[in-house]
Amino acid sequence: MAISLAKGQKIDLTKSSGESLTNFCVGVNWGAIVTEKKSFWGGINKEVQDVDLDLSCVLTDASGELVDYIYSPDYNGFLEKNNLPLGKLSTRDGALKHSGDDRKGDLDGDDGLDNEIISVDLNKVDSNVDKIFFFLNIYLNQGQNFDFSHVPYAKIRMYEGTSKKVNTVFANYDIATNSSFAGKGALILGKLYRRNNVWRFDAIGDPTADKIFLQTLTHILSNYAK
Ligand SMILES: [Ca+2]
Ligand SMILES: [Ca+2]
Repeated sequence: MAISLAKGQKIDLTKSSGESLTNFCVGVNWGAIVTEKKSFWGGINKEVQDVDLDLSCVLTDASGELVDYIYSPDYNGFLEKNNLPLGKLSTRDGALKHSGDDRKGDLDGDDGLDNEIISVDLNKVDSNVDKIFFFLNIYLNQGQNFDFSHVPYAKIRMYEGTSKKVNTVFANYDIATNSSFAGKGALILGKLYRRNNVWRFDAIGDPTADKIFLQTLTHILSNYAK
């Protein structure tokens, strides 16, 4: 039975077999925005707006300093121009890998599959990494004409398998949209963290008003990582 996480809940990564969960995927599933409008003739017209969310992560040491990150290389033109670190889809230690960009969200209702996935091998994580934060941003160039209160659902889950195949789901965290998400373009989903050299997970679930992932990364470094 998968664990159903509530906001702020902290769990250790022990499977029902008693073994530790070390190789798993962190997947995020979300939907496009569907608006139903009554047509002039009385029927219902469905309008679908793509939702491009970007899943990223940032790794910090025990004092909260940046060690590594994963964020989309799609921004590299902008980052290069501004002398900022370029995007990449894996960590230097090879422990975390991103499945690649999904630009639409589920167009036809919840398909039960994750749209972006980061695979994790805790055995390969560099020894000075203490926390790994996962976060979601609405893609910068999407006009910012919606926020997280409009995105129909965003769910995070940890499961054993690959980016293409789910074997066993360890934990689900269903982040329901609510009015506190209005005006927010980013969500800090949760963090893996070491406690006495054992990895645990904390379901954070905080929305923030950041416009771009670099602001969320900075926000995490100053407010969550210390
Ligand atoms: Ca995306
Ligand atoms: Ca999906």
